Amino acid sequence: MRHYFNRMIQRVLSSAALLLVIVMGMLGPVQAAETIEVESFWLRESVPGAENGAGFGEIRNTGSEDVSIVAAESPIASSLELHQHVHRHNGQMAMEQLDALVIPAGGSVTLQPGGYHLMLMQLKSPLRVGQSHTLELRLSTGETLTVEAEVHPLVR
Ligand SMILES: [Cu+2]
Repeated sequence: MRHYFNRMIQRVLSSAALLLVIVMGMLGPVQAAETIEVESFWLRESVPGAENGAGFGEIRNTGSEDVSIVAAESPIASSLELHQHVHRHNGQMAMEQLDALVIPAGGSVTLQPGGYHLMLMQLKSPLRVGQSHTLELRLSTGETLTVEAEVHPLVR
């Protein structure tokens, strides 16, 4: 009888442990998603003949752990890339692709012309002022952040 009772306790405990693992697994990512905020994201109007587009905005991390943007996609482009503008030694500006963009804990990163930006490769149609498009940002936590971005004129 005592043996049976011990086994029952053991089973209850292992179920509780399993449940705890499941609950923690569900809480972790949800918390992370809530800590990433995207502020006024926008896309630049296409110039005639341009194949690619660019997206800008501010990404804030109110959490206590760094979170990275590891990929992005949108139905309006074949692929999206994270880019950075860099000054070459010859004084020219060039774009460099990043594997990930780290949004530091308690900090923010601003994507803006001449700096970090989201590059929309091979647009399916030109970006026109007044349109709004959906972008999906993949986070290092495994989650996806959906962002609505309005198209703004080249000069603001
Ligand atoms: Cu670029």
